[in-house]
Amino acid sequence: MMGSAQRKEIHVDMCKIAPSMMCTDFLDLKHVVDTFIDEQIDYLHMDIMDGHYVPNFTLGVGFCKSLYEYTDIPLDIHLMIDNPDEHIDTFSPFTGSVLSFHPEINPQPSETLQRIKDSGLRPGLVLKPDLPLDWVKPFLPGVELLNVMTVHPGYAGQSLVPGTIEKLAASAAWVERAGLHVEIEVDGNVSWTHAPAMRAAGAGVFVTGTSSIFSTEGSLRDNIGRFRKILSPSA
Ligand code: S6P
Ligand code: MG
Repeated sequence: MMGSAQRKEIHVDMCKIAPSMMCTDFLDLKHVVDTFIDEQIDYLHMDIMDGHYVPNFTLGVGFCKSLYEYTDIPLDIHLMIDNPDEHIDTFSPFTGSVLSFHPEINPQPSETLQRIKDSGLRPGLVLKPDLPLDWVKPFLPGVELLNVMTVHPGYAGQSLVPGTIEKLAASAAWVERAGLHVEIEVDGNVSWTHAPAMRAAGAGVFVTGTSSIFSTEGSLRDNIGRFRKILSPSA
């Protein structure tokens, strides 16, 4: 188990861990969440899919509600659905959670972002691998978290899409140059191997799934420790 001093160093350095809850062992959920509470995990990443924007179905609102009521760890809700604007009220009870959506199919992203904020949630946008950074730049002043995907939306366990770490770096640099307070999150194949380059590219929030903390190579607690070590500045 990590000592509190080392954890503090990670937090000071602004690296946050957001386990991808679709990768968890649902039969062992309570133990998993208790471990995250004990390890002071920063976010619970909740992938919500509609079988249409992406062909898969994953987590739902009931799952979000159970976790929201059980723990103070903030939810980081990643919508992969066609009509996010119609579902803000569904998620508004989860006050303080991040609610991110894919903006390219939304006619008015700025209005959706404002509605999310007015609902007591933290507005986020998602940049999928084939959407250019330029597309989201105009909306970033209204955003608290930008999820830069390094795999195509829909499934866990994919390989990194080439060029996405460079795009992550460009996104982080642009946000910094613009003087915006936007958390930069990386989502997809955040593996032991890729995490250091993602960190160097400017990621602050790491969505960790089958390729790191849910890997069967070690226990959940050991994997969290290993991931923190990899992210630590002295690594
Ligand atoms: C994919 C989803 C992601 C995955 C995550 C899984 O649509 O947005 O959050 O759950 O990428 O991690 P890994 O390590 O299996 O790629
Ligand atoms: Mg995701």
